[in-house]
Amino acid sequence: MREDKPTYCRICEPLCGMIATVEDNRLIALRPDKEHPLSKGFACPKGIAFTEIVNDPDRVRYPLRRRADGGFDEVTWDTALADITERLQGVTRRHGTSSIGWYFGNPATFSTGHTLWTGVFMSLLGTQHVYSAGSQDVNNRFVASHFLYGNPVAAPIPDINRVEYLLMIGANPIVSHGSVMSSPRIRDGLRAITKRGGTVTVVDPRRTETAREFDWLPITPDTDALFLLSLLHVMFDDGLADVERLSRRTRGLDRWRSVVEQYPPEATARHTGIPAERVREIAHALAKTERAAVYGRIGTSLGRTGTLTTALLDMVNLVAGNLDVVGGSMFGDLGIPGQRLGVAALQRVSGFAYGRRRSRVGNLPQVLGTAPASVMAKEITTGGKGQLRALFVSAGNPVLSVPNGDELRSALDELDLMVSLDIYRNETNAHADYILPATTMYERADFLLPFQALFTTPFKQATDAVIGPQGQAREEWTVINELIAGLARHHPLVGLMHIGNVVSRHLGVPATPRRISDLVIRMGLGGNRFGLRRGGLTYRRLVADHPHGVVVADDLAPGQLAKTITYRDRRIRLDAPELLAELDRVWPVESDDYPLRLIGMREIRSENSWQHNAPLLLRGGRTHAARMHPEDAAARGIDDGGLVTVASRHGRISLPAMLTEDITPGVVAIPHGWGHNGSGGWTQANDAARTELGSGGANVNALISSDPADLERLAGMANMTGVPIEVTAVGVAGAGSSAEGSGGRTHAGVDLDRTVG
Ligand SMILES: Nc1nc2c(c(=O)[nH]1)N[C@H]1C(S)=C(S)[C@@H](COP(=O)(O)OP(=O)(O)OC[C@H]3O[C@@H](n4cnc5c(=O)[nH]c(N)nc54)[C@H](O)[C@@H]3O)O[C@H]1N2
Ligand SMILES: Nc1nc2c(c(=O)[nH]1)N[C@H]1C(S)=C(S)[C@@H](COP(=O)(O)OP(=O)(O)OC[C@H]3O[C@@H](n4cnc5c(=O)[nH]c(N)nc54)[C@H](O)[C@@H]3O)O[C@H]1N2
Ligand code: SF4
Ligand SMILES: [Mo]
Repeated sequence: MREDKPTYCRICEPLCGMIATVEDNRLIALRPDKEHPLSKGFACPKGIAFTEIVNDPDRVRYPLRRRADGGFDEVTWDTALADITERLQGVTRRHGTSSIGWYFGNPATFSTGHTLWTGVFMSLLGTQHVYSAGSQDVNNRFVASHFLYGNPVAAPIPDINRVEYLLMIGANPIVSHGSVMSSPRIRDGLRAITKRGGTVTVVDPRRTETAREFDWLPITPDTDALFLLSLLHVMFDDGLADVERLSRRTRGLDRWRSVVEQYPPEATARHTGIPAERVREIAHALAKTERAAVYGRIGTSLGRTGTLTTALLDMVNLVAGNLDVVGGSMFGDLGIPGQRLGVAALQRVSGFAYGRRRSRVGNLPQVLGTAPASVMAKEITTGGKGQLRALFVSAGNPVLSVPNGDELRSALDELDLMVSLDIYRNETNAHADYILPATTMYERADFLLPFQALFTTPFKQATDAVIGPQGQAREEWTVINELIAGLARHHPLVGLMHIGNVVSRHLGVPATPRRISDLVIRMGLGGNRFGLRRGGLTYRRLVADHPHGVVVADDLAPGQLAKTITYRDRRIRLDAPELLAELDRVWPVESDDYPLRLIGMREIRSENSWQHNAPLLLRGGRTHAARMHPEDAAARGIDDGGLVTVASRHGRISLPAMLTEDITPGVVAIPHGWGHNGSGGWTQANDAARTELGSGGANVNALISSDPADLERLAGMANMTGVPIEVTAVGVAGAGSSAEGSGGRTHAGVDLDRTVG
């Protein structure tokens, strides 16, 4: 029987409503849900193509065990789990639980059970080897909020519904659909701003899809901190700031006033490329427009001083009078009584407190209990106490997503045990001893806790699984429960957890993601507060009465900071010495041998590294290419579509060049997530790759440094933007000639993905 089931997409942050057509436990089709109150019939190609992913013949459907020759055999779950737990016990006996680690990738964030269970399991083991995609993405947001508000999870979002002047820095929401902000139909949301007479200014080295629709303000990569400091300079200098009010709300304002004195726009213009008059204009507009906000994302996150830059975004909002007010940069409200105290308490749990632990390699601070993924390879290869010897990788592909994939690739082979939980074979788990089949999002129920305070229109949706697990796929949290059971006798805390699991199951109240989510729904905005609020939401009501989701408040509420700041005096702390120390690094460094600057970009039909196997998304002969300005190309004898070598101090790759006027001269943009080299189980990616994409594209992260000294100091983030590079036509003397030493690899059609140097 065919049936249409409302649910929602969990690939990226708007969480668009979907209607899944299901027959005999098979997903037949997906279409956008017209009745979803926010996405109203919108979905992007990635979301629609997910039918192909759920049903992909290349999907991992059975547990796989690696053979000595590198191939994989199907085994039963019992066999796999028995061997994995036995080997884990062995590793624990020899090296202690601090030698066990876990990397969870981006899709884990879109599964409440997955992240919660991973976090709890690793805490029980007491290991510091917890890694996530966050150190290539968003961890400095948490650190900036830790310093400013004493609350790492406070994340301001632009009030898209009401803002009149939006300054968007280093984000491309028309392609990414918005990040650290859940705002379905973001294109319409942005267009509505200009329709009501407002302005959207996009500060980006590339004239992006978003910049093309609005005002483009080009900037030199990795100089955003200078731009923001100059905005602050003008605001204070021109008397645009309400200093008295600010002094009451903050600590350390005077210190910052004297700091920003040193950054007049005339001094920074040469570096940012933004004329001083333009900076003054923007500062005035931000301060004088009743409803104005600054919003920044990946472009402001991946520079050398990402934490400082992120903090400066908030400071500009604050000083202009736009923080925590209607139409400005606002904080979502969970509506849970005592949430501030909860965060304060959590901050005292050492595993989560910022910087309480530091990485063994590189001495970098942990952020929300995770260490920088960039040092993972060296944690495996560096001997001594706490050496990483057994690694789980779930929903991640760090060989392509973290700096220096080649280093990680070879380090993985040195592990005593590597286990992957994924829906595919990818370039990373090609090195695993076991690949365990995970369910896709449509095979699990979900209410997504991490996004509750990020909706620009407060909204809640929960879904049941629309189909059962395909093949022998299992949900990650249930696999972790099995691991807990397996290790129970060997570890006291894990044992306690196991007993807890057994007892609660006997009592008929097993701990499940659904039960935990139900608690949050009941206590949160619109929740039934366990009967105190008649007709309020519960998990069951959310699914049964609001299958398309429910708007719980028309707009974001101002005045959230009082509930957010955990400092006793309730003031925003501006003068953390750690932040101030970062000012040493804000000026750009020149590099004669590598005069160009690398930036990243996202593509509408890719999701990081993992949607390159869906025919729908590969249509039309897609090419992985380096976008560069015709002037830069001409100076180097590079033709449109011609093969080039891109070299940095850390590595080199080859791929075709794509010439475009839509990029600042001196800047080169290359998407990440490519570099499929045939080691993953991706027939389409590998084949289409071979014919159309130049062997699966190139791994841009070969150009990025994983040296701990090159990581951002406060959040351990990889420096992935503004990286000095040089580009040469293949076969032309110069950097290209040294590439010839690597054999025929840089010729078209021949193994272009391999990185050398
Ligand atoms: N289609 C699609 N959507 C996605 C993803 C995807 O892979 N594909 N990935 C998802 C994920 S994991 C995330 S985190 C979000 C990210 O969401 P966004 O941050 O909106 O995505 P990006 O396209 O990376 O946008 C970053 C922009 O910063 C610019 N930039 C680079 N360096 C600098 C700089 O130094 N300064 C300034 N001002 N700008 C700079 C780039 O040119 C780019 O336009 O997108 C999510 N959505
Ligand atoms: N140079 C450069 N590098 C970057 C970035 C950049 O802008 N520039 N962006 C960074 C960012 S923002 C991010 S988030 C990271 C992403 O980095 P990662 O998270 O390490 O990599 P992904 O490519 O997202 O890989 C996701 C994997 O999860 C699997 N998967 C999908 N759904 C599920 C599921 O439900 N369960 C399980 N178990 N597996 C699933 C997919 O098959 C795929 O193998 O990349 C980062 N790397
Ligand atoms: S924008 Fe696309 S991928 Fe993202 S949630 Fe919506 S449909 Fe899914
Ligand atoms: Mo991300």
